[in-house]
Amino acid sequence: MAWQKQKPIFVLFEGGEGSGKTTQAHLLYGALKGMGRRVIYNDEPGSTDTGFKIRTVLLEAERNEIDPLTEFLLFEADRSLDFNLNIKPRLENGTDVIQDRCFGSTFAYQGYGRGLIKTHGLLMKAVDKASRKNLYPDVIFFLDGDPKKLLQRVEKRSKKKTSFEMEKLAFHNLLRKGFIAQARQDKKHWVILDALQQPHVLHEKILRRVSKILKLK
Ligand code: Z5A
Repeated sequence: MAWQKQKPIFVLFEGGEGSGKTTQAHLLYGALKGMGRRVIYNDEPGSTDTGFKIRTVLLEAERNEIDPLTEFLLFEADRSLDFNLNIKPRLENGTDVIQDRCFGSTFAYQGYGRGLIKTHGLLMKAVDKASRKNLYPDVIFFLDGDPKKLLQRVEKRSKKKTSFEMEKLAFHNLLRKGFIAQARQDKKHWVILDALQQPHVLHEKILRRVSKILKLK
C-alpha cells in the first residue's frame, strides 16, 4: 500500500478491569499490520514522559489527598499530552491509532465511579473535548461483562494492584453502568461486545467491523 494514500482509522477499546481490551487491541494491531497498514498501539494513562509520571501518581495505592476532581484533571492532563504528542500527529500523517482506554474510561471511572457526572458533567465534557483536540474515534469497542467474573481474571495476576483494582465491587458495577450509558447515548460509534466470549471470537467480530469502516474510507 502506498503510504501516502492510507486514510487512517482511529479505534478505541474501553471496558472495566480484566475485560480483555488490551488483548483485543493487540490482536487488532497485528491484523492491521498484517494488512500492510501503518498502525500504532497507544494507551492511557502514561504514554508520554510526563504522562507516565502522572500515571504513577494516579495508580499508586496510597494517594488519599487526591479528590475526584483532581483525579479527573490529572487524567485529562495526561490525555492532552497524549493527543498532542502521539494521537494527533499520527492520525495527521495517516497512521492508524489503536487506543486502549480514553474518554470512555474517564466518564465511567471519574464520572460514574466517583460521581463527578452529577456535579461537574458539563465541565467534564468541555475539558475532555479540549484535551482530545476535538478528535473522536471512528469506532469504540466496549468489552462488557459482569465485573465479578472479569475481576477474577486480574486477581490471578501477580503484579501489584492499582488504586482502581482495590476498589469494592460496587464501584466496578458503577463503572459498568457508566460505560453502558455512554454506549446508549452514541450508538453510531459504540459497539458493545460480550467480554466473556473467547478472544478469537471477539477478534473476528472486531475485525469485521473495522474492515467495513476501512472500505468506506
Ligand atoms: N482510568 C481512569 O480511571 N480514568 C481514565 O480516564 C483512564 C483510566 C484513561 C489504568 O490501568 C487505570 O486507570 C484503569 C482505569 C483508570 N484501572 N485500573 N486498574 P492499567 O493501564 O494498568 O490497566 P487496565 O487498562 O485497567 O487494563 P486491565 O484491566 O488490567 O486489563 P484489560 O486490558 O482489560 O485486559 P487484558 O490485559 O487484555 O486481559 C486481562 C486478563 O484476562 C489476561 O490474563 C488475559 O489473558 C485474560 N483475557 C483477555 N481476554 C480474555 C477472554 N476473552 N477470555 C478469557 N480471558 C481473557
